[in-house]
Formats: sequence, C-alpha cells, structure tokens
Amino acid sequence: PLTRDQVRLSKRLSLVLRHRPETAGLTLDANGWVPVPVLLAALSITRAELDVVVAGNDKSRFAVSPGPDGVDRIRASQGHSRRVAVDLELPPAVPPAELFHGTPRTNLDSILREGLRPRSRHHVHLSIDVPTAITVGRRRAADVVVLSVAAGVMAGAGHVFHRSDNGVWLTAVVPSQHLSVK
Ligand code: HQG
Repeated sequence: PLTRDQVRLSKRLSLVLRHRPETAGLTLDANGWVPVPVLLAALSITRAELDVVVAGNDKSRFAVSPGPDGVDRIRASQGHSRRVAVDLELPPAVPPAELFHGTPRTNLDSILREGLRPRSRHHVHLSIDVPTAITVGRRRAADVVVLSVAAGVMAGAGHVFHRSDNGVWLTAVVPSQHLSVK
C-alpha cells in the first residue's frame, strides 16, 4: 500500500490530470496526455516518486506510455471533468450483458426518474461487479444502493460503450428503463 504522502500525490495527480490542470500550470493535449518531464517539473517530484504512485495506485488510474517523440507521457485513464476537453479516443467495446452502478440511496428516486447522467464528468461510469460498485458508492455515503444496468440490451439498442484502460465501463447516459435495483 502507498504511504500517506504517496496517496496525497495520487490525489494531486487525479486533480491535475482530470479536473484542474491549470492549478499546476499544466495543459493536457487533445487526448489528455502530458509529457512526464513537464509533469515532474510542475509538481517538483522525481520520476521515481511518480513511478511508485503510478504502479501502486489501487485502481491503476494513470497510464504512462511513450509519445510519438519517444518521450514518456502520462494521462488519467478515466474520470475527467466535462470542463476539461479531452478525447481519450477509446474504441467502442461490446459490454457484458450486465454492469453495475453504486450510488448513495438518496440519489435513487432521481435516478429512477431521469436515468443515470454523467453529471460533471464525460461519461456515466459503470462497474464490472457488485463489490466494485459498492466501493464506488461508498465514496459518497454509507447507505449505498447498487443498480443493475442492462448493458447488453442497451448495446443492442445502439448505445455506445467504452472500456477504459483500467477496466471501468463508460457510456453517455443510462435511460431508466435499463436500470433495476439489485
Ligand atoms: C449520481 C471514481 C441523481 C451518480 C469511481 C453518482 C468511478 C445521479 C454521482 C468514477 C443521477 C456522480 C465515477 C441522477 C447520476 N440523479 N444522481 N439522474 N445520475 N447520479 O463521482 O460513478 O476513484 O461523477 O450515481 O470509482 O460515483 O476517482 O460518478 O453518485 O469510476 O478513480 O451522481 O470515479 O473513480 O458522481 O464515480 P461521480 P461515480 P476514481
């Protein structure tokens, strides 16, 4: 597990690579990438410190790979704010028949009325199994409800799904007729 300082760095990386790059004086490219040397300078950290947090991150939130110029770059694999205009260029993917979404019970009435919406992010985020969905919902409240999403039926009806590099399923919206309480 990461130390407290490493978790703090991980959260800072999420902030600058998903939500507020300008707080570190950074700009993401069109696909969300930042050259690693630029990030290291902006955050005053070493490559070794970055590598530990990227490798030890519990959800593999960050991807590092060489750019066309051979210089390593880094981006968040999912979770970007809508206010940050990035296109991850994830190809459409065929989802499993059922996916899951964990949310505070206080959201339930609204979700059953208007479906799942991306809110401040680019996509609705869906989990591959119930335990993962519970963990996601518990970030926000102790009393969590898990919704089953009829992803296979949705795909058949023309909804497009993507799978992020760290295994999160993404789609634009989930209309309420494709939701049921687990
Ligand atoms: C809810 C984390 C009322 C939705 C996670 C959620 C995930 C509605 C909240 C990723 C609604 C948005 C995303 C409606 C949606 N009425 N509430 N119509 N539609 N909601 O954080 O899915 O750890 O943007 O249920 O693991 O919780 O950061 O989405 O509660 O993968 O890497 O509105 O963030 O990843 O919250 O989490 P979020 P989320 P990281």
